[in-house]
Amino acid sequence: MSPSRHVDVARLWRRHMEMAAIGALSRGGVNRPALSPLDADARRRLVGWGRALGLEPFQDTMGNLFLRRAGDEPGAAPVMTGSHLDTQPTGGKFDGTYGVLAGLEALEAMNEAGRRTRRPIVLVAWTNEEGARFQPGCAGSAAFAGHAPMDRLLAAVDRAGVSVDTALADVLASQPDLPVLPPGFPVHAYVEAHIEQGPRLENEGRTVGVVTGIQGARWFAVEVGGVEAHAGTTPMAVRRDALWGAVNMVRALRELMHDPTDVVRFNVGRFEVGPGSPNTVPGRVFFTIDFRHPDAATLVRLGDAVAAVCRREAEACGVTVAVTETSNTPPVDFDAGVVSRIAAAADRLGLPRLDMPSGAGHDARHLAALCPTGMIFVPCEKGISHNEAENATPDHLAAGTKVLADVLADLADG
Ligand code: HGY
Ligand code: MN
Ligand code: MN
Repeated sequence: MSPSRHVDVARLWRRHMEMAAIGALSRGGVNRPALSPLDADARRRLVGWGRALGLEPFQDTMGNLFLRRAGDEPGAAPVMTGSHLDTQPTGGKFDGTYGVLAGLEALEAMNEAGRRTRRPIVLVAWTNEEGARFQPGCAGSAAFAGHAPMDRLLAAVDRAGVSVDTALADVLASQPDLPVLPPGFPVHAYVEAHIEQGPRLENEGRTVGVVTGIQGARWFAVEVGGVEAHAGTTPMAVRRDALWGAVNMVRALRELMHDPTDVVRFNVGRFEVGPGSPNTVPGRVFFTIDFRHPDAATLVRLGDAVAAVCRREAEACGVTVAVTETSNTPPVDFDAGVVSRIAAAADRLGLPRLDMPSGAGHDARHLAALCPTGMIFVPCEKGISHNEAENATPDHLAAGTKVLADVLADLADG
């Protein structure tokens, strides 16, 4: 019996609403920062649901949380599915959470279908996918895949100066009965379900996105140094105004990234001015850059020009600048075999599908280097995400979960 027949729309939706209550915001969104007490609450809730299904929970030293469904061959490399429970500060109910709860629902559907598999199946909630509190994002999956040194990831600090290492210790301690393993183990295949976070599926009237790959992304942190001075007495001609330097850098970077075909994605999401007094000339500015493109050569060409543009503008404004690249992930294509399995499952279920790349980044980008990997998208209302208004329908969430359940079961018998 196909597990998809046992996917329960109401149960899946109910769990989304329960999880959304953890970090709920006043306008319907969710703020559940990575490795916060709220993140720990969400993880405990997931472990409780998983244990009730007979799944065996464990963690790794990066805080990735795993729930294992036994297979007939315990030693076989598992099939894995999942996503993340951390959110943006003004995040939605579904970004990340859907992939975790769709995986849980798929496993429950397999239980109800009486479907055993040769391989174990592991559900994962990756640590710090968003990169909102700690940069870079996708830190848990990067550590699992060995794509970034653990000590660098653990040393990252948030605005309050709290390190990943410190926050992680509290989260691991919040479930002391769970074994903690070193990161990384062999994975046979990985499939992640996620809302599209864009409007294509909705605009084209499709229910399932068969994701072919993820565009590349390069993140930078920029620190601009000037000289604090009295705003009322210091002549403009002698100021070393860090804000003026930073503003000119952002303008010049926008010119560098100008793309009449509107494929380049460029964002300055964080811009902090110090000391932040109305009558002191700013002595320091910190800002972040998120630059993305589907073409590897363009990512190199434009990304490599960022530091030189900042230095040019710094010189013109008499300030200093330090540009640090905090992550650089090239475009990735998903495994053709997994992609075709997802497409075939959608077709069998009679779900209109669209083969499409992902503009958003996901943990699947790191898994793709380890094992055959694919993703399943479902529509979200008007393509809105990273916004409290993020919304999806119970039927769309269930449709993607049905595809996921059948694909996981088949992969786990492979
Ligand atoms: O930034 C991203 O693409 C993801 O939604 N965290
Ligand atoms: Mn996400
Ligand atoms: Mn996100």
